[in-house]
Amino acid sequence: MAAAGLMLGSVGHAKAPTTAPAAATTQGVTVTDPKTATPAPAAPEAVNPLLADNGGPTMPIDPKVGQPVDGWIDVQEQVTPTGKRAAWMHDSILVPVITAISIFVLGLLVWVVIRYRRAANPIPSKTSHNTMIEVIWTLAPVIILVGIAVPSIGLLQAQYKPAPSNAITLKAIGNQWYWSYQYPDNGGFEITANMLKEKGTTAPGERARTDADGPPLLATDNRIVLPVGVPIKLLTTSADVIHAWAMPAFWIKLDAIPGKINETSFTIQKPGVYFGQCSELCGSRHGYMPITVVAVEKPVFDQWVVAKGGTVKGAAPAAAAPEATPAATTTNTSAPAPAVAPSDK
Ligand SMILES: [Cu+2]
Repeated sequence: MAAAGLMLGSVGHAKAPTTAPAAATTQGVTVTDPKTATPAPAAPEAVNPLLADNGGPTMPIDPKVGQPVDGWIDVQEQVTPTGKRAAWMHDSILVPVITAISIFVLGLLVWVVIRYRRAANPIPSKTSHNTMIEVIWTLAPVIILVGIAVPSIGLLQAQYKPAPSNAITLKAIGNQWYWSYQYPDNGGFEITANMLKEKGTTAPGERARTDADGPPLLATDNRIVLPVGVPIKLLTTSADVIHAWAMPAFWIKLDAIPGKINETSFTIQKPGVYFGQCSELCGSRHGYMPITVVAVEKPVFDQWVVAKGGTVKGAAPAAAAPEATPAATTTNTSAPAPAVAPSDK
């Protein structure tokens, strides 16, 4: 936290660290509507109530969304169009088809066991061919499989659709064992995200996880901030071994491979905090490199980008430039361990 505060300070963002967290917490609940959320308190003008003390927007965590839920047996609630489509495919096609086939086969077995047991059927039939049955049991599975393949291929295509030109690029770089992120469309600033350790296991000076950060093993010290309703182009790569950037609520799981850049895209439709993990066995601390995404409205995202020393994509240079541009350089040079070649634009 201290390091993040320092980085913000170096950016020259006018912000009082002592008042910020309180303001942020009390108003965090209505963060999705910043215009109406801040009529009463006139005080926090210099302080951006939407930015927490680590520079990221405050956003209440919904314990039922974006993270594992006790007793839940379905896929996580999906917040991207592709995710919703995939969840529909799972819930409305795959599970019913699997259930119907299983019950049908079980029913046939039970029927055969009872009806054709030795006591009820002492002289067995010698039939070895029945053309009608053979045609049915060949054609029926083919029809079922084609019926599944049609929506399945469309879904596969949607998952790998290239991002449109107005997309914002997020580059996720896997490292043993943490993630670093770059925003090449926003001035190229970099964020490093480490898992927050539990109280009692932290090294001196390290911040321990609190419930406001998120669940154990999923909360990170720095969060990725992304805009809602804007296509995100996700690029993944790795600085050492193969990792995988996986975010269940977005229906995203993309390998991060050294020397190679993988790409996919998604659009978050709902503001919130979402948690994921590295999903490729990458070494002894594979289970300790979580991913935390905060999805906010676009204006809040832009504020955050400027606070991080970045630039707003497509914005007029005059808008936020004088302060932000020199700061961007400072932040970049002071960013810890830019493991991957900086010339990634
Ligand atoms: Cu990993």
